[in-house]
Amino acid sequence: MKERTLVIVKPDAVKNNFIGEVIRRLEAASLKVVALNMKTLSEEEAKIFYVVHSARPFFNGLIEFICSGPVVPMVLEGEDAVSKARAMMGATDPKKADPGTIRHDLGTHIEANVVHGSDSKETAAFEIPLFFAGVL
Ligand code: 3AN
Repeated sequence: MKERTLVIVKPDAVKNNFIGEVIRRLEAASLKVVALNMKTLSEEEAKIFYVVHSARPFFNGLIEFICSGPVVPMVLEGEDAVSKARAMMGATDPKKADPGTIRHDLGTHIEANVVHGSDSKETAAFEIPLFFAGVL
C-alpha cells in the first residue's frame, strides 16, 4: 500500500557528506521525496521527537547527538515506504547491520548510525507533522 514515512539524515552523515548517498539509495528503491529540509534541532524539539526513549539509559546521549549539527528530515512516499526504508537502513548498530544496508555501509557507531526511519505507520503519523505540518 502507498504510504509515507519520515527519514532523517543524522548529524554524522551530514558531516560525512552522505546526504546525497542516502537519498540516492532511497530514490533508487522507488521511494519519492515529497518534503525535505535541513535544520538543527533544539534540545526541546529533540526531546519531543524521541519521547518514546525518554526512560532509556542512552537518552541524554541521543539528544546531545541529534542536536550536535544539522540534520536533513524528509518525507518519503511509496509502496510499503515504512518497512522498505527500515529494511534499507539495517540494524540499529552499524556493526550488526547487514552489508549493503545504509547503516552498515555508511555508519560508524550505534549512535552515529546515519539515519532515522519511522518504525511503523503510527510512528510516521506522529513524526511527520513534527517536521512538516500539513504534509501527511
Ligand atoms: P532504530 O533507530 O533502529 O529504530 P531505536 O528506535 O531502538 O533504533 O533507537 C533510537 C535511536 O537511539 C537509534 N537510532 C540510536 O541512534 C539510539 N540508540 C539505540 N540504542 C542505543 C544504545 N544502546 N546506545 C546508544 N544509542 C542507542
